[in-house]
Amino acid sequence: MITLLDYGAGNVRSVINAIERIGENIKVVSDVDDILSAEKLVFPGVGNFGSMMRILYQKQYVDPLKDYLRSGRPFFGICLGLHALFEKSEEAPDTSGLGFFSGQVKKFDIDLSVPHIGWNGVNIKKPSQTFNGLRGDEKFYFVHSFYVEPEDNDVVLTTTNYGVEFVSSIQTGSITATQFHPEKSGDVGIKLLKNFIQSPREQIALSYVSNKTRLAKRIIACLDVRSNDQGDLVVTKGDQYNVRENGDVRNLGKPVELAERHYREGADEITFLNITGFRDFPLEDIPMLSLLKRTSEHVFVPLTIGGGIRDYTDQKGRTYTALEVASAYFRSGADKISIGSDAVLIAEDYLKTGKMTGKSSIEQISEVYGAQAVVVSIDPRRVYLSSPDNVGHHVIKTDIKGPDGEGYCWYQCTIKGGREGRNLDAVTLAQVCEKLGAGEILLNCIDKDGTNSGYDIELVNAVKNAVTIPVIASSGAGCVEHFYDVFTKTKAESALAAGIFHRKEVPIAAVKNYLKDKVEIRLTNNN
Ligand code: 1PR
Repeated sequence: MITLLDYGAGNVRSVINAIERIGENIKVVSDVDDILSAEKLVFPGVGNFGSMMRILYQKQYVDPLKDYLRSGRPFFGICLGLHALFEKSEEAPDTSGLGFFSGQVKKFDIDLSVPHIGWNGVNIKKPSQTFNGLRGDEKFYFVHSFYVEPEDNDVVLTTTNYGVEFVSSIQTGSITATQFHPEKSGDVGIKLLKNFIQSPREQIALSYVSNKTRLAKRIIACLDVRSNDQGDLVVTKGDQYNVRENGDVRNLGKPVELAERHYREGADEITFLNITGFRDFPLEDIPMLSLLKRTSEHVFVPLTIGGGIRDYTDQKGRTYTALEVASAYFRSGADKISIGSDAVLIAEDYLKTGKMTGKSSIEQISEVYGAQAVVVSIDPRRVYLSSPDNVGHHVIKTDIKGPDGEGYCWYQCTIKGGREGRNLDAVTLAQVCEKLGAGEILLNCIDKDGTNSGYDIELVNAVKNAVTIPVIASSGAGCVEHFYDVFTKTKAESALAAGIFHRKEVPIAAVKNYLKDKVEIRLTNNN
């Protein structure tokens, strides 16, 4: 029996699913005695150090946790469950950690995008059963802006390189804790958790020893989901956001089945966008929650969900906050939520007043779940100009000329799935959202969507060069070379595609095979 410490934030469901997949039963901690009587304790954490510690103090879990750690019984911490073991964190300098290890948690101060999001390797520093059955060159999923700095070097199990060489896991006695998320690291993560749970006696030597790791570029499969006219939830795909063909909503398959297929074929991440979320309210649209729950039972890579994340008042006058909507998604298995229309309205308000209110969906969700859990999805469309002057927007000189030979354009943000253009450009939106606490940009392009003509490299460069958070290039992928182009001509961290993956026109494995000696990628398939 595994006891799982759920303090109410983050994606605990994924950890439960991963442990159940191994065949273990789980008891979720509901009071102090559950911690004290645990045989094996798993402490997963996502979000903000300060809010996590506040909850642990409020629930009076701090002393029992320290007692448990001292008892010598097995403990596995994940992400914030690693940070919590240290004395303090730069994320919340006024809040003490458990202080089981001397040292602190530091913020990345590097010349690369922060958060560090994606698949990276580990340099194993000492023999451990944790890596039994693995070769040593596997990649694990990371998502964090902070890392631990132990005073005692002997506790370091692995390090990882990202601008600096940081500690990516620790191990001492029966305590193991990882910065990366085994529950989101596909088959290799499941093996690693199994090694903790089943405690193999022998250590098997690794065939590969790394001394420098590299973050992989991510290949993301995106499923645009909505109800068709018969009321079935289907994966659809538009051409420049028009998803109807001969009057019917295009049906490319069932969301859960298709997501599982993409996972097995090697997708590094799966995104679901509820594309009619602007008019259907997610908490009334229960199929989205249940599709997430079912998907997370079988898919062990990060899941992002978007559509309809905003404050909402129902017909009976009950108001739900965007944070409540996001929380429901996280509880159902999402690792990140994606905000589209609401982000545009928030940025417009911010630009009008110049004030951060702390009340917007971006700020609130980021405060509770951490910046890395908040993606802003941008749906821009090109507006061509013959001159760059007096426009009041970020204008670029373009090689793709307009219909009347115009040599300039700006990227107009839209809301409601491209139905309404706003007086705001994509570069400004990305910058404002980063300031408000977004951790990643999903950069679509209506002109390119569904065209198979390649990513809008000019757009990706304009946005990527204006922010320090990771950018997912989206819209237009038609062949393997398009992925190579976007990764070599821009600094985008990820490339997303929909149509070509759903229709099997270009399998994910073909993309990775093509990229493998040219661009750092994760090669494993998941079974
Ligand atoms: O505004 O917060 O409710 O979120 C709605 C979300 O739904 C937004 O993220 C928005 O991008 C998305 N959305 C709304 N309408 C559509 C539509 O297609 N009619 N889909 C839509 C956006 C774009 C990508 C697509 C890529 C890759 N789809 O997700 O998957 O363009 O396609 P490709 O590789 O086939 O070219 P809110």
